[in-house]
Amino acid sequence: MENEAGITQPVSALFNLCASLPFMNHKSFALLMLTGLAAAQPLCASTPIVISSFLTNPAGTDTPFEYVQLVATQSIDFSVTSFSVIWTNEGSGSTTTNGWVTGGTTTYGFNLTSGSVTAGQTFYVGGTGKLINGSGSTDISSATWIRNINTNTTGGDGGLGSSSTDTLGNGGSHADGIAVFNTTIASVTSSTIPEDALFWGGAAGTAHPGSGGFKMPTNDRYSSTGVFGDVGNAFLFSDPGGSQLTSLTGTFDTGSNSWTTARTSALVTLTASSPLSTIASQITVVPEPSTYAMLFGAGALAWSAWRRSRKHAAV
Ligand SMILES: [Ca+2]
Ligand SMILES: [Ca+2]
Repeated sequence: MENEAGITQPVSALFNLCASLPFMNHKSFALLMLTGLAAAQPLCASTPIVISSFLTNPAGTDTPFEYVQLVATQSIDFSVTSFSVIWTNEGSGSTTTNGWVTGGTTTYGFNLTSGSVTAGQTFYVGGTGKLINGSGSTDISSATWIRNINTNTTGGDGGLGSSSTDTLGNGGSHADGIAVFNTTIASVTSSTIPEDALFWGGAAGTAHPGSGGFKMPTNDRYSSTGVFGDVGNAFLFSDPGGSQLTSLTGTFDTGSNSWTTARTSALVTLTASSPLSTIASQITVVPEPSTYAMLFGAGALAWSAWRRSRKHAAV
């Protein structure tokens, strides 16, 4: 017997698309196409945001000029679907049993609760400076900034982190990291698995405490089993020097929700006059949204042809 569920419950079919695709009959699939999904963005990406680059040590005083660059793998209206970013500044005295929610001068939080981005779009989170490499450098406020806090004078969102002259750690002998969560700071706990996260530096140091520590996602370089710094879970991206952007290159496939090319890092030295294009994201997100439109369009044509052939055969 033909299952008609997809016909009578198109809305639920949309919400459960990723789970239901393999079980869809031709009518359900046709309905899906006719409801306008041809123009939709990548549908099954369960990692909506990936980290693409970051500036830890801008020229002169670091705050409020540190920033992280992110890439959306799908369209996000942050007022509807909120996220948060937490970054760390590990030191020799840091006690990181509570990982990302340690707070104080060790971890600092940003809530992403307004604004929106489209699939493939690059955006930024960080200090209020919005300058490419510290005080007096190129104004990059024209880029898309989703959340800024004056990290030099103001604590982090949700009470996570205190202001200082250096909130995004510069790596070195105690690795520093960035994580993206699919909820606001208030809902993140020491056991919450981030959507994306990574570390850089010369050694894990205090970022791998004797108990507890930083939960990681399963991504191109880490596993959600255990914490950062465990055996097999201690990858470190390049340790940046002063005025060096850590720029990541890799390919993320939204269809399989995985990295087909794992991220590697390059250090890009910035000057006071570097243009915004110097820090353009080097992350590739596939398939491009237009590829989805082509696939659905081809599917619609094939179904239409199949319908015509059936009609012809019945005459
Ligand atoms: Ca810093
Ligand atoms: Ca500096």
